[in-house]
Amino acid sequence: MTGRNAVCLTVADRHAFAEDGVLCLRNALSANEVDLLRAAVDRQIASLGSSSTGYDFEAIAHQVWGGDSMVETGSADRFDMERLKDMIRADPFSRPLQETVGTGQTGLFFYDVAAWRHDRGVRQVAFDSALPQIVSQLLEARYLNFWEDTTFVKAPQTRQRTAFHQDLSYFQIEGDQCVVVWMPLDPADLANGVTQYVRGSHRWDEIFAPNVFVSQTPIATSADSRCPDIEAAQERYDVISFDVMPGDVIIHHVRTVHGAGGNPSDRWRRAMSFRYCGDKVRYFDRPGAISQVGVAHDLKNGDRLFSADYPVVWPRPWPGFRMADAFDAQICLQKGSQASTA
Ligand SMILES: O=C(O)CCC(=O)C(=O)O
Repeated sequence: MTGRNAVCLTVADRHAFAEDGVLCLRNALSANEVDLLRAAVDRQIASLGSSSTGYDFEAIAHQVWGGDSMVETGSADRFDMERLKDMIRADPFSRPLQETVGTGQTGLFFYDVAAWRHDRGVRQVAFDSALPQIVSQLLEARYLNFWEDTTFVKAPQTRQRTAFHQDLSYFQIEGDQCVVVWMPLDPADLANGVTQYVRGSHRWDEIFAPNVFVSQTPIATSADSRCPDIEAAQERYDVISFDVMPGDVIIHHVRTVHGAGGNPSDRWRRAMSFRYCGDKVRYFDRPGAISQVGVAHDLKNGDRLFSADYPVVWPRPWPGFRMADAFDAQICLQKGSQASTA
């Protein structure tokens, strides 16, 4: 695995993305970049129970469908899980989205966000790998803001599927010049729950409400419509997937409907995804969008995403410029000036 330095997407790449709403690129990240992400994800998993942002959706699904006990999330307080449980139970169409695994086995569907804020390795890959250039070419963007990272891990013997959904309604943005880059950190295929995409769904003329991943139940505050029940009739849709290795990346359009299986296999399926927005995207405090962790901006609807919360990662001011270094230097300066004024 070599990773890419200078990047030029082929006409076929651009055509596939425009037609399918998803593109798999081989060897886009180097072995070192994959290792940086793996280390970050392993740290996030080790903090499960004590972090305020990391959740095990496998355990939550068990509690939602299993009994009447309170949903236990350790220190994680980003979501009101009791409210989500009530929403799921009140939804006449909800049902467990779980695979069968070996008896007595308990897996882990780990979910966390915003590692870039505390993990330099994640910043290095998100800002300074080949990804910003690749994405700017795909989106024909004059500049690119980094929106956020999300971690999705399915340990061996995880039952829980990731309900099919469309990402746009989860984000506080207006406009669809935005992609999600899904990066496998283990070999991934259908047997261990690689992501699956409804080909061409980015051209469907609808925005679908966010769901809660363990069920197709839409978030109640969203004004958008319910995502079609892809799981019930997957054969009626053109659902595609890619067998991928660490270093490969799968880039999907923010409107592309996608989901994932559980992981009934004996192999891990760790993955992180990065979200990037182009220059045409504007801030929009969308009803039902999932609140972001750590944001401090005071952007108003219609504003460009110019804020330290959404670093501009493309173009680079000169070749070899390291955005992660500039970011760290800025943080140091801020800390220094806070200390000197204290
Ligand atoms: O990895 C998964 O299970 C789901 C990934 C996903 O939905 C995303 O990256 O937007």
